[in-house]
Amino acid sequence: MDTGAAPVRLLDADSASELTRTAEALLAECGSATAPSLLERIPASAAALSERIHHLCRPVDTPDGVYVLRGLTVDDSAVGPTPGHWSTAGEAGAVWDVTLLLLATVMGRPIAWEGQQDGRFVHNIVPSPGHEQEQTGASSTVLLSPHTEDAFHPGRAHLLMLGCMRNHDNIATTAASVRRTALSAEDIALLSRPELPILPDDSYEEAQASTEEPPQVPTLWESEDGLTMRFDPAYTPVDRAPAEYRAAYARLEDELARVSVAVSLSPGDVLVVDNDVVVHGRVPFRARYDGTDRWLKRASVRVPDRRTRPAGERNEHGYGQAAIVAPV
Ligand SMILES: O=C(O)CCC(=O)C(=O)O
Ligand SMILES: [Fe+2]
Repeated sequence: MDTGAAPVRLLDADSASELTRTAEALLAECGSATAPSLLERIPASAAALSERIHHLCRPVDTPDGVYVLRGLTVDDSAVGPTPGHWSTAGEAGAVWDVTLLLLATVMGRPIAWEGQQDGRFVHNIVPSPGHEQEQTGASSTVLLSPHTEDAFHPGRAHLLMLGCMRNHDNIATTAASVRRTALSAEDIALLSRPELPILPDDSYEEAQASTEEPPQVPTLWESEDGLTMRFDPAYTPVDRAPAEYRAAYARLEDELARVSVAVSLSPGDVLVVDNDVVVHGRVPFRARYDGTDRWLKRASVRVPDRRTRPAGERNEHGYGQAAIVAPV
């Protein structure tokens, strides 16, 4: 794995304080990071942010498919202890929820899921007792294998944002771009066949109980701006595919491992991931469970009119999981 850093976009001090002041004012006026009134006010506040901030939030524009927005800060003592579970996070780090919502709204439209973290637009990613071995954000001791976020769902995000609140042990997020891989034309053609379904991940309890027959979907396809991917081996019954497909799938996995970069986020960093091009994961770690654990905030963004999805995908079901799209 390459530990070379992802491209960095630096927020100058004025832009960083403009963002934080805007987030703090919205929070003070609306009372809570989850208040409907706050969501309604975000679009106008995001539109009013400086040209510089809008420029820094321009689309991901290198084959890496990721960038780190750097320059915001987190006061480690003021932000309070890392929650032990997403459900007890409440208003912890709420200014960051609003900051991420502002950035997400500059980039596109934030989305939430009814069945995930109580429908919140900004998720808290913290290690939680009893979940150590899962393939979800709450795990720790296992490698969180590289995945497209919400790969099972046709309405999944185009962009994923991971904002770092705390990361004392420098635990890396991994990112691997399909546009950095070297695959034969035969492998790309094979993996473009809709051969396998992708099942909902363990963070969607209700969707897991769904008896709907999942559709078979392609792993790769060519979109207007290049090779595009939908990949989540932990939730894909790969053994159902013919041998030649399994071999190509394994070669894709190997290539993604070869080009993977490890990004250890520092407090205040925001990792922006193109979810159509890059799979992300996380290295294993030992959780502390003492209030000082690694803590990320996550937002998902749809980019209106982006043409990166295969024809017909819109007609797929999403196991009854409805996306909630933020107001414009
Ligand atoms: O913890 C991380 O670095 C990434 C976790 C993850 O996959 C996610 O939050 O979607
Ligand atoms: Fe993820």
